[in-house]
Amino acid sequence: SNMLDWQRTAFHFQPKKNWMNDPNGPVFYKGWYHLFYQYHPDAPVWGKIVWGHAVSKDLINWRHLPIAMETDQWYDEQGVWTGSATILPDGQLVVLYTGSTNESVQVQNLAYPADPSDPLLIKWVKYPGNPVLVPPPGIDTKDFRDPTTAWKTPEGKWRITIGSKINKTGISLVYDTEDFKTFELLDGLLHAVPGTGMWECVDFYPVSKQNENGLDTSVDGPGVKHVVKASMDDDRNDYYAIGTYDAHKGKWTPDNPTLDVGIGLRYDYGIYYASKTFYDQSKQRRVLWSWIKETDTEASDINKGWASLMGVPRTIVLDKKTQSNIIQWPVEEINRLRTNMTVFKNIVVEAGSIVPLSIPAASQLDIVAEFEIDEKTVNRLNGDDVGYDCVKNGGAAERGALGPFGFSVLATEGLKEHTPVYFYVAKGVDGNLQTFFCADQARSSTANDVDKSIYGSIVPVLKGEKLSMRILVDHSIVESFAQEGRTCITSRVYPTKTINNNARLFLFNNATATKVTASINVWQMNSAHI
Ligand code: DQQ
Repeated sequence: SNMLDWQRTAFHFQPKKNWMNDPNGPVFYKGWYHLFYQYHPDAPVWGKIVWGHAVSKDLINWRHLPIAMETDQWYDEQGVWTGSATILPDGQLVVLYTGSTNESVQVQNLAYPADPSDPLLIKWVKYPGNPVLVPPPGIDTKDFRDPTTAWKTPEGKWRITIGSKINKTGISLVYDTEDFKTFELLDGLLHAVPGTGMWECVDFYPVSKQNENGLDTSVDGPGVKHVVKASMDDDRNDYYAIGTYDAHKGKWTPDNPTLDVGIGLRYDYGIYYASKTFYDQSKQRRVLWSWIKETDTEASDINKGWASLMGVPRTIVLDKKTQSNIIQWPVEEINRLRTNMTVFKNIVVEAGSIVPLSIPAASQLDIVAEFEIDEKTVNRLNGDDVGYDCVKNGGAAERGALGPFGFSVLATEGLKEHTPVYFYVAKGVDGNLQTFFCADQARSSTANDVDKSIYGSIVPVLKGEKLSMRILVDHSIVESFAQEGRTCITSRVYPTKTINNNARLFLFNNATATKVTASINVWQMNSAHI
């Protein structure tokens, strides 16, 4: 066993060893959730990538299976890269994935289960006619990757989209097919945004305007909006936008052009990349998976023998109240790991104070909390509180009238190490209140070779809503959700002194004007079988 073993997580998916990146082809098939993933079996750094494979009955406990696809063909010799699964009407499964060829050209390939009656889908067959798509004229051979799950066109064909770029414009190409072997390139693009660079791992799916259930990828109609997500190779973040899809033209238009893909909203304001959704027909929900990379050094990854996690899968719905953002929430199955609840009711935290929360151990937690500020102090906001920005301001240590306040997780007794996750209430240039949700990694570790950025963004708070947050703490990862999942932040942290049950949890209020009243439920989290 290794000195750094404590950094392994208790309820986040990860292989036993070596490197993982993007989630691939997530699907629910014959009673099992399947997760494939970009895997480098030989080292804890990126390299010749194959498809790792694991299955689960509940999205929480996982069984590792043999590698599903290796680099054994000329058309994927340099890597079996990212792809997606589609369930056909007869229940059969097909996968399209990107191969990096023997000459490092990006092509799309078809694969299917060797034995469709095997619920574990252990053996995969690559279509002998591969590749089924090569880069079209005008597209660079290294800018053509990550096919989506297919959806139905009004004519009854299948349609997919594939990310690319032309000069600095990020684009998504559209293809129609009837058999996943021959494809027709549409004249128009699904969408394009100047200045955003290469679009990796594009995702495209419908969300219901009225209902809380998720929608199968082919669902369309007046009760539906469509989300486009792209992973921006230039800044390594996952951006999404909500808009309208014209199925006849194969074209999507954002509701708000100032919040377009790559210039507007992010799934997550921390570490979150190459994510992919799938429709879970067993629970009528859309589930989001994402790769959470390391933010320590490559040398540390080699030392610990593994790199990367998957985020806890999240359900995705449109925010019915705002209609202008999605809501992400850990899948309900994660609640089964909750044990030993401690309740703290109406704890008053005076301006400039910190309250230790007495719980047995604090490295595996689910924290759910509501906060109220003293309404009478809102008029104490002044010019200094205009134009706040989590990333550019001074983090949890910089005091304002109405913030920051929240939790310090993975903290040591004397706060030599701690990761604050907090709200900050400020004033917009229009004079209205604005609430920010941030996570400050500056003091997360006494090690000096790890990322110590501050993350965060604005979070919509509607009239009559209390401020609320949920935080999942799991050794070296902290996933934080504000206002029921309107704004999310994932942190990788590497505390050196909170290991072996030394971790503490604190409530803090670093505001100068307001006291804060907090009501909190904290659960210890059991470990999943992974
Ligand atoms: N990772 C894969 C590519 C994809 C990138 C290669 C995104 O298919 O574009 O490992 O992280």
